[in-house]
Amino acid sequence: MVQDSRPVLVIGDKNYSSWSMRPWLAMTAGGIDFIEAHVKLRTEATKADILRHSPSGKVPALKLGDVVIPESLAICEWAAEESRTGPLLPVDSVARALCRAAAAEMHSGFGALRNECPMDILARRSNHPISDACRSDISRIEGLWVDCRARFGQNGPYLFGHWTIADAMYAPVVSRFITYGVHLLAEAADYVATASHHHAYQAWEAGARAERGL
Ligand SMILES: N[C@@H](CCC(=O)N[C@@H](CS)C(=O)NCC(=O)O)C(=O)O
Repeated sequence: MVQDSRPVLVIGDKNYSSWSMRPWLAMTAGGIDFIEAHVKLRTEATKADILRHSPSGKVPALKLGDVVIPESLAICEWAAEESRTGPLLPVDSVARALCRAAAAEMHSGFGALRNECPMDILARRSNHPISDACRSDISRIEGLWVDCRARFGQNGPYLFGHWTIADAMYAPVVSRFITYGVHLLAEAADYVATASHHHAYQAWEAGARAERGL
């Protein structure tokens, strides 16, 4: 029997797993042929199920033969290098550094937003309470997006013009802003509309619906 040598991306539920969404979008946008392995989150078996794939005990994890790459941002960077559809990082070195900074800031920050507004991509909630700390995370993200769009908007509709791993990293935030009906500056609201219509975002959301039999 011929063994399938394609990369395997281990992910959690598409409705909830914000960290899984990021590299899935990057690999999909990059036209990489990969297999999905699914782990159901929030069950008694979750930890053991993930540990069968990755020693980190977290999803996402990318399996390349007998090598396992944990961490969403590292997988996004790998996808950028392996992309078949064009660069997933800006070509200009300064823009590329800013793109990596934006992605890293998302990876390491915005704890209040993440805790108070968990990703629930299919849900729509009104009057969700938002603390000062969460409002401050939202303001920083708006500022970052507006700055990116002002600098790179002439090159296309995404944060750095063409779609990059920064768009992958902020996609779950886009989803949260939609779910919780967060009121945003006009430029940030425009970006939410654009980013949520990207083909990879739409495909992930369709997957979330399919998981629920919708
Ligand atoms: N820093 C990690 C975070 C991964 C993470 O927290 N994943 C969550 C799902 S979105 C998880 O695996 N939770 C299962 C658990 O902690 O048992 C990354 O960027 O990949």
